[in-house]
Amino acid sequence: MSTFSWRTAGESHGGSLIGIVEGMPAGMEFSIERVDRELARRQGGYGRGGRMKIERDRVEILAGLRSGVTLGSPIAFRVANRDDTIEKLGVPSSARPGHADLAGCQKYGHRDPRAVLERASARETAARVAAAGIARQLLEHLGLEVFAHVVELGGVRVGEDAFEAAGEERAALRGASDFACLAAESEEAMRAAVDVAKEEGDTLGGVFEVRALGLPPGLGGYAASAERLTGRIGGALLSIPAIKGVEFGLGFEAARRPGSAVHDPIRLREGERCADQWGRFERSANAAGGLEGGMTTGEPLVVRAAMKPIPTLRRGMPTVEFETGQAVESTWQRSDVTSVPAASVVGEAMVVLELVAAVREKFGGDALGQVEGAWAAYRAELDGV
Ligand code: EPS
Repeated sequence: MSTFSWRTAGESHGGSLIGIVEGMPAGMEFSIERVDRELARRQGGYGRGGRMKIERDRVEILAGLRSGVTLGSPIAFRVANRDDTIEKLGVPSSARPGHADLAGCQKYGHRDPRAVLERASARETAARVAAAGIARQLLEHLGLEVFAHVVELGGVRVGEDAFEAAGEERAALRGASDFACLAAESEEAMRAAVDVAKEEGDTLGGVFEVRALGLPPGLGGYAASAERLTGRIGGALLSIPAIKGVEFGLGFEAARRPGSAVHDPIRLREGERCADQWGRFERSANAAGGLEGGMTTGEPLVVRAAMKPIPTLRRGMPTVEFETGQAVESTWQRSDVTSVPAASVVGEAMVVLELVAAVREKFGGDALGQVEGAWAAYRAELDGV
């Protein structure tokens, strides 16, 4: 089946996070270590709290593989929670501003915010990263790369050209960074900002960027609203807890410029004289961030997401105690000061999941060889070979 979908279950302090990824082609060599690398990346970053010292996220594949090769059947997996204390944790006496606590209780009629926060917690994003760690292996077989990095944290911004300047060193630079950031010169200021926030019992947000390289033109679609990749990727990023804004390419800045300073000029590739093959075209800029009309243009996908500061503050925030109706400060046990570096890994995962869905739609196929064949045929059709 070439319709791709995924699903997760699990509470923050339950026994495990569970997921199912459906629609991966059969016959694909599969690496569990590849998934675990992504899970480890998500656990890192300066400013994380005590929970990440407890957890050691690893994926356990429960179904869908035989001898390390995909069967084409649903891939089921589990990520165990070491802190599996859900039955021992008490009932919070108030709701935290900024978290799902209050609206979740109102929605379900719960008297216990824990009934809400256990699932609303960003712990669930570990399962998304595992699902994408499974799914991205198809993209990697096709030679695609999806890469996220932090471009702003606590008001400290990296230079606009950080990605280009990093070049082929990008994975090494990001791996060496405590902030999943490509600009080593910004790290000291980021660290200082996190230290000040920690001292003050506060939290910090930021912005990450996700790029996808190697995409052909024409993934996604314009014929129906649900096909548009802009909405699908935008929605996927906004489904991550704490993400409040998404922009593609020039983003909001495009709204301030005349069209002549926004749209990416079309030209023939260097050395091409005829316009008789669709693969001979390119853009001299990429303000669109690689999407036009809800489809990939063949230029790199460039999307950024803004994360608000996480809502569990050591210093507390004004709220109301359920029992007494008294104005109190929200309670705190432990939390991250910032998790923007981790969110960048989750954002990368969400883009991966949407791109895999788009690839499965366009190229079909039940086995990896069939996907690769359809992919190569499309490239050949574009390039006229
Ligand atoms: C979270 C609160 C913290 C974070 C958690 C998300 O967990 P705890 O309440 O157990 O200390 O550590 O994030 C994760 C567990 C994770 O894996 O990212 C919240 O309230 O959303």
